[in-house]
Amino acid sequence: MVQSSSPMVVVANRLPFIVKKDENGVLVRKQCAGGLVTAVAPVVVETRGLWVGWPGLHKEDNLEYIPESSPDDKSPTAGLKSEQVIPVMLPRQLFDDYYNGCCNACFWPLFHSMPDRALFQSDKWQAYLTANKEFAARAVDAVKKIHAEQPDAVPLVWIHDYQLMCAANFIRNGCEAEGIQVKLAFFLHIPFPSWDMMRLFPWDDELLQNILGADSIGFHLEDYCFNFLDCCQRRLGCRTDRQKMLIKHNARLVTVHPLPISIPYERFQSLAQVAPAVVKNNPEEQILLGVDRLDYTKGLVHRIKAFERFLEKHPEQIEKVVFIQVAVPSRTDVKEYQELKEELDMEIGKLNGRFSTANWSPIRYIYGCISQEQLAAFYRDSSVALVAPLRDGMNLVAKEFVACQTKEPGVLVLSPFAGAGSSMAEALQVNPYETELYADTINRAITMPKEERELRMSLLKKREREKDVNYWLESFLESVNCDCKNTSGRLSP
Ligand code: ADQ
Repeated sequence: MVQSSSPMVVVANRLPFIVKKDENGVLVRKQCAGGLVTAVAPVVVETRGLWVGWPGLHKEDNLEYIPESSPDDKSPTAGLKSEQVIPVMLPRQLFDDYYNGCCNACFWPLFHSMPDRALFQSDKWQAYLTANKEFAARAVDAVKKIHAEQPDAVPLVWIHDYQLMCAANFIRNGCEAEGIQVKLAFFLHIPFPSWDMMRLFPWDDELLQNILGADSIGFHLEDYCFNFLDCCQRRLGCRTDRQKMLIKHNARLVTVHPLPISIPYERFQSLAQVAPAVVKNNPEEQILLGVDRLDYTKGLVHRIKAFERFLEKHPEQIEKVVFIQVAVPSRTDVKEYQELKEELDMEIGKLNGRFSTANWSPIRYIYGCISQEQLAAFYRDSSVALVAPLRDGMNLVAKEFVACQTKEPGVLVLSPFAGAGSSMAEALQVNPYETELYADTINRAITMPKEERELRMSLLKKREREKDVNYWLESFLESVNCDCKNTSGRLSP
């Protein structure tokens, strides 16, 4: 487990589990096992830190207490006691305006460079600020609690993602008012857009200044770091140093770090070693796999079109391949996501209607959440993974597929517009907008000789094994510690 000397306060939109009533009306924890939770929750436990976030309920729900984990709970959050969890409860309407109205209807498309989809509404932006203030107030409570128990410690507050871009500044002010010293770090899980995009946001100066409330800011890629530096320089007139990745703002130095996230590699590998086999129509059938949240950034419709073109060009593959698409329902109360689901249902239906035979359908479409074991089995038994988003901060699916390749080596087809594309060089690259080439790449992947597959996959595995999520966490902790030594320096003219 990764060590941190400071007690860690994680501030994220969600707690690492949601709280709900079971069939007997008793409050229980329901796990959300993402890579972030797996890596970060043990550090919070170990450092006697706290986790601040939304428990899945609203103020009107009158949450009386946070339940303890059940005795048979083996998840990474099992050791997190309820007193280590601070729930943020917002009125339902405020939460909806903040989360759906601003985070998902504005920041999500804008930061993925899809400005035509972004809605800029002043009242939603105000709700975002109010919600961020509320999260910040709870984070200050967390800091005070730690200070009371460990007065000599300097808590490390780690804020996550685009839902909380303004929290750092509010937390800084709150802690200053209490006279408590903290280290403030912020990590963005989605791309940081170029200045051309950012300037479309009507309140860009306020947003950038608030992000700069953190001492240390992390993005997946160097490119996103440069975009951020560029925005601060152009919009706020900050002095920046691209070599040292420093920004001077209000007499403070803020450091910026490329910190590419990864997965709990060992865990996925172990799951793949024991997961039961995926049932095929015949032993020779080759599986093409897609696993995504149902989101317009993931290029799902482009993928169906490319697969259709592949079947048109290669009728010899009919009945020999099957495309399994697993799509997790996401943001189902937002109109655009409902429309995307309808479009995808229609495209899949059309394609299946056109190519199905008496014994075979080209696409197996699973709309829902599946277990980690089932996911690992799909990854392991697939010949090809199609990971071709239109835009993606990193994309963990590409990495999970690689970790689960414990049998016959498969081929990863990856878009350069995913953050993962910049390091996973042995994947076959595909531009999802180029349907013809996409179809040819699918064919190349499905027919690739074993030797080439083995070589590509072994190199991919080596890198992902070494740079797993613990490596990411260590790099983050190192970057924060370095900052304490370096930011006393000056920015060169
Ligand atoms: P996401 O946009 O959610 O994450 P991604 O990185 O691919 O995208 O992570 C999806 C996760 O959901 C994976 O761990 C996957 O295993 C899981 N998952 C997908 N389908 C599932 C299903 N049907 N059932 C169960 N689990 C499923 C955001 C950013 C990404 C960035 C991550 C982490 O958009 O770019 O990589 O955060 O920083």
